[in-house]
Amino acid sequence: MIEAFWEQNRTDVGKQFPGSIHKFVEEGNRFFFYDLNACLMVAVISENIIRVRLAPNGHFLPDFSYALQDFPFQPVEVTLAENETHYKISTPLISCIVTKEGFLVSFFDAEETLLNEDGFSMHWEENVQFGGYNIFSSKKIQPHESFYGLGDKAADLNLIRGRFSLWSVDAYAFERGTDPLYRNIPFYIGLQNEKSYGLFYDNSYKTHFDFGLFNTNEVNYWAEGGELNYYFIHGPHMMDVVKRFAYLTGTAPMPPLWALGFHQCRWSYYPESKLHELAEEFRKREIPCDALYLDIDYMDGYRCFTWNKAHFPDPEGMMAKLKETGFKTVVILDPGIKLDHDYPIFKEADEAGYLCRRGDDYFMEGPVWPGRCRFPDFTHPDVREWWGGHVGELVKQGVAGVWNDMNEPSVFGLGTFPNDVRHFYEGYRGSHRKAHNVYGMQMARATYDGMVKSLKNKRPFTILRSTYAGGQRYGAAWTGDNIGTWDHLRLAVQQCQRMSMSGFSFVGSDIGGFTGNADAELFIRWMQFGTFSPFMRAHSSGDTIEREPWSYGEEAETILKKYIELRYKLIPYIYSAFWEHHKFGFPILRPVVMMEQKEPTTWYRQDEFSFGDKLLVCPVLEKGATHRVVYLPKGNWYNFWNLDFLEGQKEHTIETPLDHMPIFVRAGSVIPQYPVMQYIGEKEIEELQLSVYYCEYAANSFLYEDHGDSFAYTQDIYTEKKFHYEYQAGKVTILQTQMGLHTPRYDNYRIRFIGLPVLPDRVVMNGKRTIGYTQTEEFGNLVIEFVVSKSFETLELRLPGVE
Ligand code: MIG
Repeated sequence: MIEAFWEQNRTDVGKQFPGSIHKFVEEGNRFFFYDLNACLMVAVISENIIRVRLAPNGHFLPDFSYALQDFPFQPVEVTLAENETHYKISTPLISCIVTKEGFLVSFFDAEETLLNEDGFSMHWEENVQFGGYNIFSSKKIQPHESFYGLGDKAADLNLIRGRFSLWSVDAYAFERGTDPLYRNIPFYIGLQNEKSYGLFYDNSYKTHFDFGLFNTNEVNYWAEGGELNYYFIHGPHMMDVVKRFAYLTGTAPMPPLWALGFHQCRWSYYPESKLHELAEEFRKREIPCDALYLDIDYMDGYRCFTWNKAHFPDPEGMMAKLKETGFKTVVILDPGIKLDHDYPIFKEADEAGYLCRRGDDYFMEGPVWPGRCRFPDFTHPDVREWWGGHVGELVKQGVAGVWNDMNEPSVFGLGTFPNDVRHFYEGYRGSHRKAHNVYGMQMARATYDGMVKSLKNKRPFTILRSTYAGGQRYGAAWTGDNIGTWDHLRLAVQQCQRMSMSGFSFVGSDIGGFTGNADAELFIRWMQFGTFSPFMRAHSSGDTIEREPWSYGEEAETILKKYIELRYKLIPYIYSAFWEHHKFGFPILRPVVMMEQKEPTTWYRQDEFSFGDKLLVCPVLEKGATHRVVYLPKGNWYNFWNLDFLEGQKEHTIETPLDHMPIFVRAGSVIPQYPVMQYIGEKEIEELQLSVYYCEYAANSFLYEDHGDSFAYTQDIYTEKKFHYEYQAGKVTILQTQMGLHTPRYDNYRIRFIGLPVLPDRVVMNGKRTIGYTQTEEFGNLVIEFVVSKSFETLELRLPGVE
């Protein structure tokens, strides 16, 4: 299909290209170039971001996007230059050249390095059937260029030589190579000549990207409608590209702290007694867990916002009881509303005109779990408000999180809605061709906003399956219906990294695989990876063997528990990495190419990543693996488990017994840790543990702390702490600076200083007070421990005989 579309359109006589510029208009930071029909707009968004739009007939479409957040206006100094062949628009950091013949666009950095250029002119083809145009953009592939991004693809991390479509699909039991999937983000990163940039084609229609498969020298993009409208985002570091993409499309709001704990799910846990059994089992076995999920069977005949009273006679009572032992309840919602005139939710939506209609005004109807359904048009603010109100009622009953499923939208038999279904699209009306890819994120938005309203000042938790760019503002994502196979574990590792690079950090896969039966080994390896997935949830389909941490026997349980406990110990670190994402747009998971983009050895690495910037995680992805090769980026690293000190910028072979997933800590790091808790908030933190990893260079570490559950952080009530580690001639110094208004309740830090070459003569706080310490040895490495006030400003460790 795509093939045919492409071949045909590539050569079709119907295609039109721009001619030569005969008129030029400047309006503030926007520049308009005209030939006899078309108009090209170049708009400077910031020093690092330039937007390009093309109107084939000279008239731009209304400027509306679901992806963009309200980003602040940045005044930029823009200069325009013109010569015989081209115009050049420059900010202090980048410039965009538009040729007078053919409107060819290229981008350069301040050093005049070419970053990206058109392969041939943007062009279009009238869409006789639907109106508007099919639009095309072609970019040259530079020597050794690599590509990353696009949201979710079951393919290698480096997209080179791949062709992909963006069109949300309920991809049950997808496999490597299945395309498209549930989540579609038309943003990619190019990396060449040590520099990187991003391109975000903000267009919600069905879209295609070809990275050098059709023509080895070109990236080709085409969309089946809408406007050719893209943002060029300058790096040069990939971290900056992702950060700037977040400036445009937003980041995840801070989750309630409990949402970073372990979640247990299955399709389905019922009746009520089953939930209590699970809760008791977790607590009895002392395996930490924060959330239990109710899949579709909690509803009455799969009717949204109802309860199956036979199984759940007293939902409020049940959820209150679960809460007593620290369990939050998360419930699923599907977009399909059962066509049932005795069902109040249906009646309301029907009478208010909230349900989607076909081209000829018939209702959009199709079968899903409840039987025949109609579907709310979530692209209408009134519909979202109505939906959100009902979500609010669930919240009042005690629901702590909502799971948005089937929001591609998925319809049995049809796959999804037919193209002629109409949508309000915030008043910019369109058919399903235009709204399909955003439907899921608008459902999630309705849910999220409804929760915000009803929770007052507390943070909602939502998860979503389908999204377009920007969906990270409304919830976490899980990767959908995967399979319990080794290749799927490998895929999940790639998917989570790719989503993270595509602006969507809060993501996880169904630990163990949704369908298929993972054996104990695979489940353990998956849990180990899950420990370092921003969203950590075990989920499985009802036709599989049970998938609780104790389902695989005692030996497995011990290991699974060790990793779930590790997750809880690392909560303050994980939370700080989350803050870095929320506030600054940094991805939480970072493939090694983002750490060292200049090193060719990183361009194709996809089986390891850093979580935040201190921990390098190397999941074990092969059955029976007794060891794996890891690549450690530049610097020195500690093996998290045995404290071995290792040199970076090379590969190491690490042993991987079943209870051992290689994790490395960057030398010089300060890693905050909590004691193991059975659920977030179970214990007051009496002393915050900080593990410090010795090195002989300088390094900074950060710690973010806040209330954990409220929106006070949006009023600047939080604390950011910086630990600056320094080493000089036998003296280690740690300087602490703090900013912010939140005061944690604990008074002291317990410092675990790892890897010192000798015992220090003295540990001195704030230049005067000597602090006593105890010493131990772990795996032959010296570890000293001491307690200091949380408000210390400097700590000095003087090492005798070390220069
Ligand atoms: O058609 O609600 O991806 O997590 O358990 C299947 C039942 C519908 C698909 C979701 C999966 C969920 C399941 N759902």
